[in-house]
Amino acid sequence: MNFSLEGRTYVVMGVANKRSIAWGIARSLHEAGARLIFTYVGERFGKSVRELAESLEGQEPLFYECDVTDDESIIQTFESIQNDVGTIHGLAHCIAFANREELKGEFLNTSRDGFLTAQNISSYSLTAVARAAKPLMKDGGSILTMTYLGGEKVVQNYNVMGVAKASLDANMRYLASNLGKDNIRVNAISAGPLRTLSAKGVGDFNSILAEIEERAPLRRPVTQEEVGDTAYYLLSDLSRGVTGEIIHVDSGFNIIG
Ligand code: N5H
Repeated sequence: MNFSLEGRTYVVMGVANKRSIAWGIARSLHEAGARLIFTYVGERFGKSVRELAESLEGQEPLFYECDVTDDESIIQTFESIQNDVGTIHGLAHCIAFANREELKGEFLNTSRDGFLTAQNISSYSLTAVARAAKPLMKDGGSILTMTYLGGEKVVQNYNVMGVAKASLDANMRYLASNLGKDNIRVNAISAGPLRTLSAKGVGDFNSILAEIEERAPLRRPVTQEEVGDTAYYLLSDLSRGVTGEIIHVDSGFNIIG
């Protein structure tokens, strides 16, 4: 079994800054020898991901702007990638959004607009991206998305994102079912809480981490590197028999009642 990803190309969507889970995934793939392609939205994140990627020695990454709320943008992005590199072997979808004001208080008060925005960016984007990426996965491939416990169980304040993650989980399974015949696998990682830009502004993040330290089997939060290495497993042939699966990289927190 060859563990190297040399000669393989992966698209990483959703690097915002050095704390991003997508950045942890990019670093693990880079260490394994993969060639990387990054997508971003907006010049602020374009600049940030370009600066970060400079630190990846020997890597000559490609960058594309991709707005996942826009079908044309998604199609354009993957057409450009096809023209520039031809074949890709996998993709990490690390994208989510919900209105800040709906990530606290009562879920009951979720607006129609806020609900649809969360579903659009955090779940439907996986379907649209998988469809656009499929023709580039000529040798088969592996698609990975990021989910969270709040889609399986009620987690305080996660609210509209919990419903979007439940949708994303089912989305991932239906895509896995469709794409298996093309030797394309689709899986998700459910990461424990990490201090990403998403978590910024979450009032009681310290108490969330304190609960992990007290109750999770491993008694500590997970790291970006641990999530990155599980992503490497799911995006490589090590996991070639695995599809439609959610792997919890959460210090075991999800098993505790
Ligand atoms: C139970 C919790 C705490 C409640 C936090 C929920 C976090 C939800 C994730 C979404 C994606 C955050 C989000 O959309 C924030 C935006 O409203 C504002 N931020 C932005 O616009 C920034 C600039 C951009 C880069 O962010 C996005 N998303 O585009 C969950 C936590 C314990 C774990 C956690 C933090 C989970 C998660 O899904 O990220």
